[in-house]
Amino acid sequence: MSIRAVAAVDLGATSGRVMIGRIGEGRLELELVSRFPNGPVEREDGLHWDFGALYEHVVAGLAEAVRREPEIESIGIDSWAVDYGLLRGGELLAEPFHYRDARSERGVAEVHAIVPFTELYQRNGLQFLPFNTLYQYRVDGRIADADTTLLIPDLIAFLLTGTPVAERTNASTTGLLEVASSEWDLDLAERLGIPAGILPPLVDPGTVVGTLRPALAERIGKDLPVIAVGSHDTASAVVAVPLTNSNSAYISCGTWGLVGLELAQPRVTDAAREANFTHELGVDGRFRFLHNVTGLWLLSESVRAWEAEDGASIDLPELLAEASAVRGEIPLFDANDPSLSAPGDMPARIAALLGEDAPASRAAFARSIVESIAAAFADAVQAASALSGREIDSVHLVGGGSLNRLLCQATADRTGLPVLAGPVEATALGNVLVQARALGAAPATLEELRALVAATHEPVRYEPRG
Ligand code: LFR
Repeated sequence: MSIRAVAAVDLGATSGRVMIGRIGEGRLELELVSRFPNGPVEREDGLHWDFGALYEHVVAGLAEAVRREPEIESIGIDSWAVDYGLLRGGELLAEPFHYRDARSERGVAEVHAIVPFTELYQRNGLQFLPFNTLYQYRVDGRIADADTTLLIPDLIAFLLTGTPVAERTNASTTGLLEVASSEWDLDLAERLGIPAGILPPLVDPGTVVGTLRPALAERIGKDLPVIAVGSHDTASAVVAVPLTNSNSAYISCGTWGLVGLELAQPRVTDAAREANFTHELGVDGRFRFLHNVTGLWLLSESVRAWEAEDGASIDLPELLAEASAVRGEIPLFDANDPSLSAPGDMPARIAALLGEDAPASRAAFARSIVESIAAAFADAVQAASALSGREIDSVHLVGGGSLNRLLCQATADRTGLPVLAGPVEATALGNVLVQARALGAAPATLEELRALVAATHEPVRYEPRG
């Protein structure tokens, strides 16, 4: 067996990256090719993504990847969920909105007036998040002009290949996919005034979407196929969680902390709805039974505010080391409080929640943030266990948060369970694995793929302290 190579594009809400993945002879490795910043940009009509810049970074990163590794055989793209571009005649009608834009509030009220949330949950199995795509569509004035809608990774795949598809894992985050059939719920779309004709054909992870358009093949330096992966970043991350049994919970922690279990069958119950547990579709038809907890967003937004105040950058590892040394009672706040969702002065908003308990020093403030996130993780792990009837014996924490030792230890302490931290690049690894499997360069089952991750990326273990 030889080493095979693919390119993974992984776009997160605070940064994007292009990586080379190499797999074979028992190895699974990533090489970072480029990393670029991402985030909300304020325009006249609200919060958007600078999609033009992102796309340029993707193409430039792919060209550099092929220059470094001419043996690359395919491209896979994943990103955050729910956001989309509207097209007409193959042209993007407008810059995609950011899911944190306030317009979706109106969408929520309108959608729930037509289809109550209890019925929605029964149909799509999705936890309530105010930005789920169906709420955004409802208030998007351009939808009537569009002939196609594409979620972010599908939009990039379309620009690269010319083929419009909807990859299923990410499509499940729109709210328009039936949880029972994993097909578009055309009846629901019609009731909400979303033209069914704009929804592209669904494809599963592992499907070849198309090959690069000639001009792009020239720019990137090779004629490559784009393979659909778990294009929802969380779907890709969960592929690469080195789960060894069904009694492990996972937390995929970046901007968000996605806390839950993998299920073979949905559990659309009243209790799951009330606990706001979702059924996002995973690779190979699995379900991610999880709850969104606001994650490192709270810390990155606070650091951004402090840096603006100081006019100088902050050394995050140093701040976290100081935060670890803070002793005494740590005040907690609800990490999921809706007031913390929009970008802006995060320390002031958190201080408003903490009231007179708000710590004075930045180190103590950072400690409160980390402990509050860990407390919310522990609540969600407990809810996942109660709702599924599974006794959970360990927690895998993957993504950027796995490097945050304070967070990992606090999560172990607050769940009372061992935390197995890493891999940090689970999302990119999941992206690589699904491409490699489609190319015949990786084993067939998720369990075998995870065993390969476990063998090549040993997790760091945090024991709970009494
Ligand atoms: C994580 C994530 C979450 C989704 C949120 C918004 O990056 O994809 O799974 O709920 O971003 O899209």
